[in-house]
Amino acid sequence: MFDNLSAFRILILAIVCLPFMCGASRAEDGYDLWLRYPAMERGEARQYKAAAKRIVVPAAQSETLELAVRELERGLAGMLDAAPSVASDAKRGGNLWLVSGDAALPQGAGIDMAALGPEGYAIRSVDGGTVIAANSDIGVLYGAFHFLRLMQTRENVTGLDITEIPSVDVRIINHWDNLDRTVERGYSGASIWDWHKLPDYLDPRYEDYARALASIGINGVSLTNVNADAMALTPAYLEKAAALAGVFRPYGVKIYQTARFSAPMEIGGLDTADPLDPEVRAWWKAKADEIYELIPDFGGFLVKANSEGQPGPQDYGRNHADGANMLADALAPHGGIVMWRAFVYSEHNPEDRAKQAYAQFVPLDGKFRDNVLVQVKNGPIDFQPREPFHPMFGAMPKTPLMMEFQITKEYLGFATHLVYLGAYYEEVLSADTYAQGEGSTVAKIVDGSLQDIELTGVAGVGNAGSDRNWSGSHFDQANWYAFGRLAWDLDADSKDIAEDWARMTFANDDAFVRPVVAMMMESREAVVDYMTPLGLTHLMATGHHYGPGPWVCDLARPEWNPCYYHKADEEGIGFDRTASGSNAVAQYEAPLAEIYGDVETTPENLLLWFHHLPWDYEMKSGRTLWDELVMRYTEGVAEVHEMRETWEGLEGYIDQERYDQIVAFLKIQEKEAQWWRDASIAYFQSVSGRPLPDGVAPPPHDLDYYKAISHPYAPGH
Ligand code: GCV
Repeated sequence: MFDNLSAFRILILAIVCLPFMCGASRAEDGYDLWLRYPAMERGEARQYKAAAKRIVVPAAQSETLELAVRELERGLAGMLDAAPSVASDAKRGGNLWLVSGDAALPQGAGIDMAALGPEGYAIRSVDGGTVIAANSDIGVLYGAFHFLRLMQTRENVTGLDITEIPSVDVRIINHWDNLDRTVERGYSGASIWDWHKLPDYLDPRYEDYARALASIGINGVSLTNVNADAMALTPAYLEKAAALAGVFRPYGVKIYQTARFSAPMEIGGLDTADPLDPEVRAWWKAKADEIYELIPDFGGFLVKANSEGQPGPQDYGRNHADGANMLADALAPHGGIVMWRAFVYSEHNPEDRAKQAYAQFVPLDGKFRDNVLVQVKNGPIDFQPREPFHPMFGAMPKTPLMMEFQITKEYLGFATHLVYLGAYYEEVLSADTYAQGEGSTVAKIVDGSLQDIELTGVAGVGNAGSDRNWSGSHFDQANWYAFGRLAWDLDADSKDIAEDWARMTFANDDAFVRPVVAMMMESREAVVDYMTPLGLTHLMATGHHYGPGPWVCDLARPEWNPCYYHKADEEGIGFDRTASGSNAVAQYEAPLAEIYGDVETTPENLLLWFHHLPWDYEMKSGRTLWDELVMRYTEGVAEVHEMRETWEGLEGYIDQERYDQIVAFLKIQEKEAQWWRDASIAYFQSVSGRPLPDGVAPPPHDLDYYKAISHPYAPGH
C-alpha cells in the first residue's frame, strides 16, 4: 500500500511538474558560475547530440589541450547526458576536430590560420561536423568554451563560421588582496589567496578560478593590492606566487605582481628608492631576474606610485616615466611589462582633482619604454556611478593606454545592490574622444588601432573572493563575466552578454531571460538615480563609501569631501568645469570641449559634473533643476522597486536557494536606495531651502537622523 502511494505521488509530481520547475529544483550555491552545464530537455538535446559525439584531438597533447577536451567532455556529458568519445587518430572519424598550431585541418575547413594570431580561434562547420582551430593550445581552449556557450545558450551549432581574435593583448584582473587576506574594496569574503598555506597547499579553488578566467578569455591576474606590501616580493612570497603560477599556466593565465616603489629600501636594505640611482636600478634588475628564475612566464609589475600616500619617483624629484622605465628596463630582458597607474592626485594640489592625472601624464607622452602600459581608470575621478570618460584617452597618442575598470562595486552599493556593469563598460568604451575626428572611440584608443599602438590591455579590479558564490552576490558574477567578454571584444554588446550570462547562469526560458536582461540593463541608471543623479559624484560616506554622506565638508583632504564635488549652496549646485571654473573641459578634444563647456549641449546625465547651476535652472523636462533632482532620486527608488517586483515574479524558473538570496538582496537594495534618496533630499533641501515638488513624499526623518547613521565596520575598508 505504502509503495503504491509513493509511486502514485511520484507519478502526480511527474505530471504536474513543469519542465522548468523540475530543472530548477536542484539547490545551487553559485559556485559553478556560468559553467553549470545542466541537462537539456530531451527535445532540445536532440539537435546537439549529433554535433559532438566524437572528438578528434591532435596526437601531441599538452596540458592545455587536455583541459579543452576535459571541458568539452564535462559540458557535453552534463548537457546531453552522453559523454563523447575522444580519439587522436583522425582516420577513425570524428565530428568535432580540435586543431592546434600546424596540425592538419579537416578537408574543406579553409581557415586562414595566420589571421587568428596567437590567442584567436575559429569555429567552423565542415562536412560531417565542426572544427575548432587555433595557432595555440590556449586558443583551442577558448574555442572549446565558446562552442559550449553556443550550446548553453541554445544557439545553432550548424553552419558556423566564427572567427574570434581578442581586441587587446593583456586582459587582466587586478586583485586588491592583502597578504593578511583582507581585500581592499572586497565584498565577497576573505582573499581567495591563502598565503599562509601556500606554496604547500593548493586550494582546489585556485584551479576553478583559473578555469573560470579562461572561459571568458582573461589571461592575467595581478595577485596583490596596488597599495602594495613589499613583502610580496620577498623570496618566501615569490615562491608562493610561483605555486599559483603553476596552477594558472595551463589556463593561459599569467601572474603579475604589484611592486611597492620603496621595496629596495624596505626589503633591500638600500637607503633610497630613487629610480635614477644605479644601486636601486641594479636591485630591481636582480629582483626581476630572481622572479623569472621562479616564474619563467611572469607577466610583470603593476604599480601605484605617488598616489594616496604610496611611494613613488616624485619622492626623489623624478617623474612617472623615470619610475616606470626603471622597472621596464629590469623586466625587458625577460619579456615582462609594467602597468603604471595614472590614478594620481594630491591634497597639496589646489587644482581640480579631475584634471590632475592628465596634467602629470600627458606631457610625458612618448617618454615611456615600449613595455610600459599606462593604466587609466575609466573616468577622471574614481569609479563613480557615472563619469565622463577619462580625457587622457586620446591625449597620449605615443603611449599605450590601458583601461582600468572596477568590477567590485566600491561606489555602487557593494555586493548587495544589483547593478549590471556591462552597460557601464560599454558606455565608456563606445564614447567618442574625437582624438582623430569623429568615431575615435575609447575602444579604438585602448585596442591601439586608432593611434597605431602595439601593446594593449584592459584591467578590471576583481570581485572574486572566498565566498561560495565567488562574487558576494549572484548578479555580481555577471560583472566579472561581462568584464571578461568586453575585454576580449571591446565592441561587444553588453545586452547580448547579459543574455548569454543569464541563460548560462540561471535558465534558458525566454519568459525568464527577457525580464532579467531588461532589469540588468536598467539597473545602472537606477543606481545613478538614487545615488548621484544628473552628473553629481562622490557623495558617499567617508572611508568605506557605504551609504550617503553629501553633508561631509570638513575632512582634512579637501578632495575627499562630498561638498568638494557637489558645491551646493543656497543658489545652486554642481562643479563648474567650464572656462569660468576649473576649465577641465579643455582637456577634452574639440568639439567635446565646446559641447561640455556649454550648458545647453552638455548631456543632462553629466550636467552637474561640468556646470554649477542655479536651483531654478530649467531642465529639458520643463522642471526646475531642484525639482528634477528630487524626481530623479525618487525615480531611482521606484526603479529598484520594479526590479524587485520583476524578480519576485520569476520564482520557479531557477533553484530556490539562489532565487531567495536575490530576493533578500533586492530588498536590501530597495531599503538602501530609499535611504540614499531620503538622506540626499534631506541634505540638499537644507541647502536649497526649496519646497518639494507637489505629491513627492518628504524624507521620513530630519537631516540629523541621517547624519547620525554610522557604519564603522562596513566591509572592504
Ligand atoms: C587601492 C580609491 C579606493 C582605494 C583604492 C584607490 C586606487 O581611492 O577607495 O581603496 O586603493 O582608489 O584605485 O588606488
